[in-house]
Amino acid sequence: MQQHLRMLGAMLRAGAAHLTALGPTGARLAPPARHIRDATGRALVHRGMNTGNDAKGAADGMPAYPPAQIARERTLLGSSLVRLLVFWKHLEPEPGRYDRAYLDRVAALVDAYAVHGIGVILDLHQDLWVDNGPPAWAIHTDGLASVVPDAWELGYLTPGVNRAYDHFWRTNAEHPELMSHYEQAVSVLAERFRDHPGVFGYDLFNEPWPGSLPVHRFERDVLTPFYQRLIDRIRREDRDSWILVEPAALGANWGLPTRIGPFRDPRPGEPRIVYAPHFYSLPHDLRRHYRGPWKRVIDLSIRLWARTVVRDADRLGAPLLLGEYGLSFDDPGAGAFVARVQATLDDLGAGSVYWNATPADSWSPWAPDGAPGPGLDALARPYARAIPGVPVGMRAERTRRLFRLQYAAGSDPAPGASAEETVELWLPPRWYPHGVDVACSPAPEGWRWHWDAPTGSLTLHAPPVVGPRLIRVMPVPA
Ligand code: 9MR
Repeated sequence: MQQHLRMLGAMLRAGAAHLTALGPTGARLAPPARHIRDATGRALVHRGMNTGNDAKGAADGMPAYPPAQIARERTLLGSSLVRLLVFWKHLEPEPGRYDRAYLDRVAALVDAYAVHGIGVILDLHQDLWVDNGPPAWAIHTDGLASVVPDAWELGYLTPGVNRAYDHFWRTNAEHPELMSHYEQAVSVLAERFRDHPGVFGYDLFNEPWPGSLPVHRFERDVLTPFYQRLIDRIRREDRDSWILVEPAALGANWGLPTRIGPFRDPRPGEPRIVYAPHFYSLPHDLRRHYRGPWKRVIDLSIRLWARTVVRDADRLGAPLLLGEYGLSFDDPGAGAFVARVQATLDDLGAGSVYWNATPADSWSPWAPDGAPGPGLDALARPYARAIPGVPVGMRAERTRRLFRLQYAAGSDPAPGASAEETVELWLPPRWYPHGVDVACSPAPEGWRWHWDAPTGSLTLHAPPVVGPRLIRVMPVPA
């Protein structure tokens, strides 16, 4: 790290002419070719939470996450996006009957997030099929054992779980109606939220499991056409929201490539499909911790994942968003692991939503009463939210409270670009109790910035440049 900072100093002195992004281990990690962009062409990087695990067991299907907690999340974590769990069983409790009261509850929560400028991904969630997600009438285990053990992922090995997926994916021909019902339910969801400005997009299916099919055949022959049908259905209702596609979780969650896609987005204009894989390191799944020799193995698995998902996103022609990663903050090394994943995402200029926000959960940044918990410091890190160009990389350095953003302006089409560049950063107020200082290189006449200390939002305006730009943030000393 010291060496990199010395290099950074040298590069700055050289006038920031030939900047390169340095990954957290010193090797270059190339960002994906496409980014989520706003109407003025700025690349948007999102950070936020999955909310929340507690919704799975709630009778009304809703997480217990009051508006005050959303406000606290916005201030202390700088979230701009939430992956909100929604469930087919609440959407369509009986075949063909859609629960409008459930849609109203979801809409009220989307409104509550919108008040704080947090966009919502409506995440069609399920785990193990029998644990949460589908309505009872769509679960067919044929009397085979299906259990949800303490180590819940082992439930995937039970025959009843696999049989239930086989029925859903039409691997056997006995329940061809199930997938059609799901597609119709997603269409009803899109019809309801098509005009809602708070909705960022739809995540089509959480962690698809192939049942008895080989995973690659499943992705190619079943999941890809299924997603394409869902994309087409959503686009009949909603032309503008983003659509998030996930790989089959088996293997991809550890950093192996996916075979889904490619997909057609029938909307007019640029496609709005996001590649949204998850990351759970295999050593963590095997109950190892981020310390000792396993730390190096986990670091390698982070890099493997990063390289794989960039290739997959580029093959799909899609921006990248990490839809889930997380662990219990009771685990040794948890905070350092989260910081490491975040640093990797910073290199990629990619967004992420952490699993998960439920305060009663030891994985959450919150204590059970909703106050800051031990995980908050690891998750509350500076990031660039809106970048008027091509992100080259960003880096947050906790010890010295330094943040830097590199981007290249002028080489990427920015349709609505204005005469000035506007960069938006989020800087955790707790990092900068005495304020911030900002440097911009090159620094054309008229550049200026404003930091709103209570919310952590920093806006920087500058006349546009063609070529590399470097922005640095430093703390004002006590
Ligand atoms: O963390 C969740 C755990 O408490 C539940 O028992 C389990 C099954 O419902 O789901 C866990 O959350 C998982 C999420 O739903 C899907 N991706 C992996 C998450 C962590 O294991």
